[in-house]
Amino acid sequence: MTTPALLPLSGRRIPTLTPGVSSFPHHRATLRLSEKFILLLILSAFITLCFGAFFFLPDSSKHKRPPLPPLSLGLRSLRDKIRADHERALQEAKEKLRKSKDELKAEIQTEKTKVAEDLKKKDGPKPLPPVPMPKLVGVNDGDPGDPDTKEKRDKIREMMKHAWDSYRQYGWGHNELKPLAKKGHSTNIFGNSQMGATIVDALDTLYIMGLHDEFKDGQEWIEQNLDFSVNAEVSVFEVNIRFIGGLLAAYYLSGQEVFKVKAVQLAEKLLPAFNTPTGIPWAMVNLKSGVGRNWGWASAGSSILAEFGTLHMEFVHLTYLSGNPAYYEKVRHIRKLLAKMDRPNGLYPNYLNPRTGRWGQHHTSVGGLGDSFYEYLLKAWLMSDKTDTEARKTYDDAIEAIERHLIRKSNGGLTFIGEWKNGHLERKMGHLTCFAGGMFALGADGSPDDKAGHYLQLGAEIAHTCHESYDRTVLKLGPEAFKFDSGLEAVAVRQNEKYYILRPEVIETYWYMWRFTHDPKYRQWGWEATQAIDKYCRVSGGFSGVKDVYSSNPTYDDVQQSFFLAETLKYLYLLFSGDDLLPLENWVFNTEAHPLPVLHMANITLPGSQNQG
Ligand code: DMJ
Repeated sequence: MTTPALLPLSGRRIPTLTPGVSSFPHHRATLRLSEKFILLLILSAFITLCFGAFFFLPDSSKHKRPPLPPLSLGLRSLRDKIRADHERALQEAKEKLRKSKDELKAEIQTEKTKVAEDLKKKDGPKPLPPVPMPKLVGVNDGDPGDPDTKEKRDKIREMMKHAWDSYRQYGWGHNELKPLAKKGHSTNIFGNSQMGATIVDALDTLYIMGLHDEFKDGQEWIEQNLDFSVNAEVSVFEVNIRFIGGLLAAYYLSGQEVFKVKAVQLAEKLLPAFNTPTGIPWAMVNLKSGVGRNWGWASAGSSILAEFGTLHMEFVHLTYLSGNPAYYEKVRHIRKLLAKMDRPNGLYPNYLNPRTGRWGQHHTSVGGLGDSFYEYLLKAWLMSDKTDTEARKTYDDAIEAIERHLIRKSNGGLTFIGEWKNGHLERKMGHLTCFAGGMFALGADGSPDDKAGHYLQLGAEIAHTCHESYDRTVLKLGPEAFKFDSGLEAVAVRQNEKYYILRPEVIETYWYMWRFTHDPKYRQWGWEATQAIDKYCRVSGGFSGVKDVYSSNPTYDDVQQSFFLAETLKYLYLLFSGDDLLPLENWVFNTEAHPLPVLHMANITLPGSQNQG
């Protein structure tokens, strides 16, 4: 068998070996001939290859890009748009350079907030952590038993329905109602917002009265419309007591998550108000930009004691429900700061500057500007299941100084609470101050030196004085402020103090006194007030305040205040209900009459409470 000749890869000749044939010289001529032949073969193969390559390789000229066609319509408009954008950006940049530093800062802030808002929207609201529901006792019924009381209670329920239905018909979604003009109404405490203040404020009253369809209607509006991303400058205090308090109470009573979620969303919007050099919040905050400021009328740019001192209850609940320690930290900080301050004559002035941390004008009051600060000290203690003893001690000390300097008996034997202005006692009491009767009664149990009897008595005396302020008018409704001077007792002197704007404080005190004493006179006084309101304040479009309680022919102020539904009608209803409806051992009412459950703090660790100094 012959082995085929191997073509050398390198051109080195390799002898082909044929078996039985030796490689002697006489074979050389034959070998050279075959070499030539092979070379010839290789050469012809190479030529064929080159030839083939020339003809068969792809013609690169065919693959050249064709020249660009003229721009299509779409491309041309895109190019024009880019040019226009470029021009506009240039123009904007030029205009920006002309703006002042402050204008630019404000613009940047707005942009930042917008971006943050958009981001938040993308993330959606964070789910709230599950926390145990506190023990909820007596959230409905409260049947008073006897038919006469029940009839009175039914009448109050009917008044609530008239107030609600009128608002539903003429003011729905607005903050309040103009019952004569039959349209929506609002005041500067809500900025230019339309946040349905009456709906939120009224919810828990509707709930306890068993007005379930109305409650559902309100809930639906809140679910679909209550939005806090509004460019409105609102009062931090009012939003806290009416909106956050109202939403929290509605959540606890009904168990509907939406109220809790909305309360926390709104509270987040209030937090920028605390960005002051001292941590004492501004009175107002813009819900969109977070910019805060104080009321122009408040002493030297001060914040108000009754405003920054009326956050504790709601903020403790917010931290409890949201797991966010910020709320609790803010109110702890306020309390610590106040504890360190000197108090003239042991009294708290109504004004505190949030920049300097110094008191403003030395004016102390248990009425407007001061009132609910004292109320919240006592209620913080009650709401903590009496574990917040620091709050109780602060309350006791404050009340002791108030008794020493502000509480007096008139010549006619009426106990009143005056106002302290720069070392001088003004013998004037406001309708707002009348809530203090109930506060003294509520704080009687647990008062130092076993003075429970004394404080219950003080509560009864204030209730009596305030009743006199109603009884000494033509309409049997109390004036805004009344004097104890120059022979005049419990009556208003100035024309601009003679109005009644559906306020609750006197009825609030009747209710507390009723719960603690069961003296029938409190129900009787409450019924007198109910009848007077129904007779003189009721109009076809709801209920209105009146301008002069001493006139038999009064004019209306044409406002149905949201607190009429939240407080006045609720306290009246409770006054004619059994004590098993919202028992005071389990519920603490915020200053807008929104019931919040007692938190059994012995079993609860609030987030942030470990960091207390
Ligand atoms: C309510 O909004 C609250 O009670 C507040 O504390 C002061 N007064 C008004 C109603 O008079």
